[in-house]
Amino acid sequence: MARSRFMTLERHIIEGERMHPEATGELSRLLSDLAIAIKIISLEVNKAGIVDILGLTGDENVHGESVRKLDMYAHDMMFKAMDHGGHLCIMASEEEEDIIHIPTDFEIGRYVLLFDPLDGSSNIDANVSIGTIFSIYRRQSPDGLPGTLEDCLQPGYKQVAAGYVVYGSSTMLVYTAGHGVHGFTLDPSIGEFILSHPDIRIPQKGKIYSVNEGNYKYWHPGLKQYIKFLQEEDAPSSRPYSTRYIGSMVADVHRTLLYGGIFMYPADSRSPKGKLRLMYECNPVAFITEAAGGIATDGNMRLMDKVPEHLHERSPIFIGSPDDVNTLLRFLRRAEEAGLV
Ligand code: P6P
Repeated sequence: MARSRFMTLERHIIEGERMHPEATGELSRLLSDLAIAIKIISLEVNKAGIVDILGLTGDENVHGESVRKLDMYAHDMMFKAMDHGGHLCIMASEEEEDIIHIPTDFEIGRYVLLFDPLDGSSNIDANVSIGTIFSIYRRQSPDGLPGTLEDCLQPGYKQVAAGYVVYGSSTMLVYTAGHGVHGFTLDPSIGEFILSHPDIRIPQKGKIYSVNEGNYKYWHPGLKQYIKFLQEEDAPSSRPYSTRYIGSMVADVHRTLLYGGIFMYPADSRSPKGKLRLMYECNPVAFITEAAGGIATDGNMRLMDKVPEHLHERSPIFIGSPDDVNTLLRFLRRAEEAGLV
């Protein structure tokens, strides 16, 4: 019998659970709770222009970055949707300096949730796509007790699920639980995420590169040579590549996943660790990129092998099509071997 074409996120999660006889359904219920928070955030993001929720709160987040009202709204929605489901032992958010404990009157679960509630918020006023990113681990500390910082500081390869949401012309949720990458589009008329992009696979090679070239003078010499290489004319290798940079990571990553190519936020002489956050930006998109057949590196090692030391630590990130990321790595190594670094 032909597979149903009308697959909701909930049904997809449950079907994914059936592939694992040992599954308790707890991760499925966690993901379903997460979807509720995302629907609520989507409602506000898509009407922010009408409701007076744009603009700055006057506060600053833990990184000294001015917080926009939608950031805090999204953070609060994630917390309120996730704190009482009984699936989590601890949470961490870009908007909170410390780990976020589960309120004592709620059941403590076996999972850990790290999230960037609203990434790309500097673009909010310009109505550019922004997003939510999440990363889920199984706890390492004893069951039943409050979660710990160590539960949050796990290397990316231990993730059990990860995803991002793009609040754009439509609201799209892309997630993996380790078995393929699947994209769902929110149908606001029924409030359901409908499977629109089953089993996303990144192209082996693309013809788009995505990086903030304003930082060119501060880059690794090998990266400078790589970008010049992409700008040369060579039809058989689709060069010159096009450059696309939205400045909202989830949008740049989503395009890279669907069209191929490479997205980069490198370290440079001013930011030796790059800008993006390892735990709730780099690791989740690295998990998704690898699950879709791509490569995710910090320029020296596999991103998901990095052992985190701090909750909000930054990391350089290069993700995308295998041929493109491997070509970049060759340029970085060649420049180092030539003593240019
Ligand atoms: P830059 C948005 O503020 C963000 O955190 C990511 O979404 C995005 O990829 C990056 O910063 C853009 O940074 O330095 O190019 O403006």
